[in-house]
Amino acid sequence: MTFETDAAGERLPNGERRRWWKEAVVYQVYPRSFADSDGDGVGDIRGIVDRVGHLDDLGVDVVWLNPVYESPQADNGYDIADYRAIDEQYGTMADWEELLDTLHDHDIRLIMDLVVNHTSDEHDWFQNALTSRDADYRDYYIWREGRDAAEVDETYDVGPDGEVPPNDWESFFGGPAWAYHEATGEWYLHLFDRKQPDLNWENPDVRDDVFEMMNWWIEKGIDGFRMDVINLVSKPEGLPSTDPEAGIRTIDRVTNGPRVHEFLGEMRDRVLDRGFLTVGEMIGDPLPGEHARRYVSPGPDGDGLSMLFHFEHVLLDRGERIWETTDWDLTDLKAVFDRWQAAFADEGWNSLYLNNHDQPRMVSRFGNDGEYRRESAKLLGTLLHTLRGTPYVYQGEELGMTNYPFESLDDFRDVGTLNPVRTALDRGVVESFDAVKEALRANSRDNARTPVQWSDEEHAGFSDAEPWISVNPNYDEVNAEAERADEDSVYHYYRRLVEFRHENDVVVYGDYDPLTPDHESLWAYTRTLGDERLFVVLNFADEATTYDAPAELVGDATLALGNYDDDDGVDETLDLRPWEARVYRTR
Ligand code: TEU
Repeated sequence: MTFETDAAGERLPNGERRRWWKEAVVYQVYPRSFADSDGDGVGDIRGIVDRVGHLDDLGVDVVWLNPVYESPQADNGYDIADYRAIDEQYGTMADWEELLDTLHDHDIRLIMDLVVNHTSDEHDWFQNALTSRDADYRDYYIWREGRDAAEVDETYDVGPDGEVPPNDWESFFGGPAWAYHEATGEWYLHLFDRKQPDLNWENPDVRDDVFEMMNWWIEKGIDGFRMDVINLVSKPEGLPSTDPEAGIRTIDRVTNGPRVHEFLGEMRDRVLDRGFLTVGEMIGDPLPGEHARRYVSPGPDGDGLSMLFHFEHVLLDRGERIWETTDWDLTDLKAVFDRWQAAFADEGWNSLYLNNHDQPRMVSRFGNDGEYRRESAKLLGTLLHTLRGTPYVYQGEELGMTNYPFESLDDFRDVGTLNPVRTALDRGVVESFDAVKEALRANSRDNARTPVQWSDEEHAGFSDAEPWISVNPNYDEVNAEAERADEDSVYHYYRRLVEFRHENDVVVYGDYDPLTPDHESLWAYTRTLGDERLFVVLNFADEATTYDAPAELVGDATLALGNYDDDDGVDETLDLRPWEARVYRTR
C-alpha cells in the first residue's frame, strides 16, 4: 500500500504545515513480552501479527518495534549480531514481511529500532576485529592501550597486572566501560554491556555500512526509525576521563559529541527524507537546548529528525545509581514539560511518553496504582494525548498495567538491573538485596517487560508455556479481555483519546499555554488553534481539589472528555475528584 506523503503539506491557521507523524499516535511493541505464538515462553513476530486487531481497534497509526534482529540477547536485542536477519526466537524474515503487510493493510505504519552506537560482540565485524590489531574491521570499534596502574589513583579488578583501562569511564550498566582483550593486548570501549562494543563512527566505512543497511530496510518498505542512543555516536577527541571536581560524569563526556550533527547530517542526506518518522533517543540530563534544537530542526543547519526522546522527566525521581531514588513533586514534572513545550513551540516537535521498555510503568510512578489505578491511568493518558507532540503508548499502558512486586534478585532478568546490583553487592557498596529492594521495585526496567496481560487464563494468555519473565500477579483483574468487555475501562478511554486527537486539529497543532505551574496538585492548560480552544484540567491527587478557573475559560465551556462517567457541570469553581481529568471545549 502507499500512504499519502506530506512533503508540501497543507498549512494550518497558525501557519504550521501538516505532517502525518504529528497527527499520529505511536504504539510501542516490545516483542519479547507482547505475545508468544509458538509456546516457548518468549514473545514473537507471529504473536504480533495475531494481535494487530487489538492495535487497529485502539486506533493507533504507527508501531515502533523494539529490536528483532539476530542477537545473542545479552540486552534483549540491543546487542545485534546481524542487522539484516531476524532472530530465530522471534521468527523469520517472512514473518516480519507478513507483519509489515498486515500492519499496512490496517493503515498502521512500522518504524524499526536502529541500534548503531554499538553492535553485539558476536557480530562478524567484531569477530574479525578480534583477530589482530591490523584486522580489516579492527577500526570499526574503539580500541586503546591501557594506562599504567602506577600512574593513576584508581582501582580496578579487570585487566592485566599493572594496567588499568584507557580512561575512567563507567558503563551505564555498571563497572568500567572498557574490556581487555588478551590476545591483542588492547581494550575496547563498551558504554553498555561488555557484549555491546561501541562502533567507531570516525571511520567512514562504518558510516557507509550503517547508511547502506538503513536504506536496505527502507527498500523493504518501513516508515521510519527509532534511533537508539543516537547522541552517543560521536566521542570526544582524546577520550578524556571524567572530572568529578567540575561535575563532569561519563554521560556528560559521551553525549552530543563534537561530530554528532555532522554524522546525523550525513545520515539525513544519504538516507532520510521528511516523509519518514524518525525519533532519536537522546540520553543525558539535561539535554542542552542548542543541541535539542539542531537535532529536530528541518532547516539547513538542522539534522532534520522528526522528534527526539529526552529523559528529563524520567530522571526526576532517580539517583545516580539504579538503587537510589530522589523526591520529586508535580511542579517539577510540569516545569520539565512546560520547558519542552516552549522549546518546540515554533520549530521542532515533541514526543510524549511517560513509560517505555526502559522505564517503570507510568501508573505506578506518576499515578496511584492502588485505589485510583483506573482513574490515574486515564488522567495520565489524557495528559499525553492533549499536550503538543506525538504520543507514544507503551504496550499494556492502554490496559493500565502496573509495576511488578519483585521479591528477590532472581525475579529480575535485565542486564541493566542485574549488572550494577551484583557488582555493588560484590564490592559491599550495597549491603543486601533487601536494602535496595524498594528502589529496584520502583526503578527496574523489568517492570515494563513483564508479559502483556491478555486474559485471566494461565500465563495471562501471553503464552502456553512458562514465560521468560514472570507475569504480574494482578493479571486476573488487569487484562485486555476484561478491559474490552468494560465500557468504562482504561482501554476504551484510550480509544476515545486516540479518536479525539484524530478528529481535532487543535489537539495536534494548537499552542500550549500552562495555567497552574506552581500548583502542587493541579495541572491546567489551554490549547489554541485559530478560534478553537481546549481547556484541560488534571487533578494529580488522591484528594478532591478545587480550582478557581479563569472566568473566560469556563463561560461557555462544554465537556469534551473526562475520566469520571458523570458530567459534574462547569462553573468558575471546579471541584475535581481524585485523579479527575477533564477536557473542555471553550473559547
Ligand atoms: O537505552 C538507553 C539508556 O541509556 C537506558 O538503557 C538507560 O540506561 C535506562 O533507561 C536507565 O534509566 C537504550 C535502549 O532503549 C535500552 O533498552 C538499551 O539497553 C540501551 O539503549 C543500549 O542499547
